[in-house]
Amino acid sequence: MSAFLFVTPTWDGDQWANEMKKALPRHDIRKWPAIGETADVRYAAAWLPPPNVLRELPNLKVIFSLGAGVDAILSDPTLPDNIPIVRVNSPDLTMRMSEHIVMHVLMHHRQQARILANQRNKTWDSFPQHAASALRVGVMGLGVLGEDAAKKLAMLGFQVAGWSRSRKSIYGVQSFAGAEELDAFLTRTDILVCLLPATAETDGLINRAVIKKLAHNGPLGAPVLINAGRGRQQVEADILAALESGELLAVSLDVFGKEPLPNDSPFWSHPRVYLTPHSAADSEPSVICTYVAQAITQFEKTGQLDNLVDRTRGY
Ligand code: NDP
Ligand code: OXD
Repeated sequence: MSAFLFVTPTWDGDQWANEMKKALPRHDIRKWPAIGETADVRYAAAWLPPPNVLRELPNLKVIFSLGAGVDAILSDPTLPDNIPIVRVNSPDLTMRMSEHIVMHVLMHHRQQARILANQRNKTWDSFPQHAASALRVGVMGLGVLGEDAAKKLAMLGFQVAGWSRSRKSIYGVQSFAGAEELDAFLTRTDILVCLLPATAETDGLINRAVIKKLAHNGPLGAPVLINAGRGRQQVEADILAALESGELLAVSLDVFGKEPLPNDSPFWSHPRVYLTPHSAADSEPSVICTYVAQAITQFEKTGQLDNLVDRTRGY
């Protein structure tokens, strides 16, 4: 008996388990805490696994993340260190994220909040609009998601740059690499998009000092921040202070330090905050279960795994 175990205490696991049964009909699909015989479990999908659960599976071969980010797995201090971790790299997830990023860039660029307010007030205000080519978008993180979003923004005519650890060569996208090129990237950026993974290096990266370095001479009058990476990357008090001082015109936040966002968070009612509930790119159970099943089939035939997490880098 080969079993696949979901260790996802904060997710509604039933839909996932049903989809995984369809995708992996020859495996016994189990859900923590109903592990059964631990020796049966060959594969596990994890998201915030409780301590020691994964470690105590003697025949575990692969840990799967059900999302692109793996911070919710690497946060387990008891994670077994010899088991490969595979993360999601799926065209479906990538397209969802690009839709979110493109939509928010366009909403700020075309001043959609002003247009909606005018409609509510029955105001016919055909204010001048600038061209996309007048606006400089900077994407932090040029991985699977950042590269796709950057390319789509470039196709729309925005001046697009990206910042990553290593140098990239992406048609239409200027590449900035490493800590030493961060300032140059920020100072040419009107709309900052964050699609970075949560790591020790990116924690708190979006702070007041970084915000102050963004371009203040663009057509919007002040810079805009769009974060769909992880909440840990943003210093929320600094973002609110920057909105108040005019260092930021507006922000689109999909991720927060504490999720769900507490009722008393000032972000809920701030007029220049566009807020979404960590829904920029949902993992669709049927798609992701098929992806996991294909990875297992390949692994059992060839021993090869794609989209492996590098634990030293943290993503
Ligand atoms: P990837 O691993 O493919 O890409 C990560 C990118 O970040 C790479 O370009 C990498 O550089 C860059 N990077 C990492 N650390 C640094 C650093 N210290 N300095 C500069 N650049 C850095 O990840 P994905 O694109 O697949 O996903 C990105 C993140 O998006 C996920 O980790 C997750 O947190 C978030 N996410 C959010 C979702 C949502 O719904 N809000 C949904 C899905 C993902 P290099 O290429 O040089 O290695
Ligand atoms: C992910 C997420 O990492 O949904 O995929 O946040």
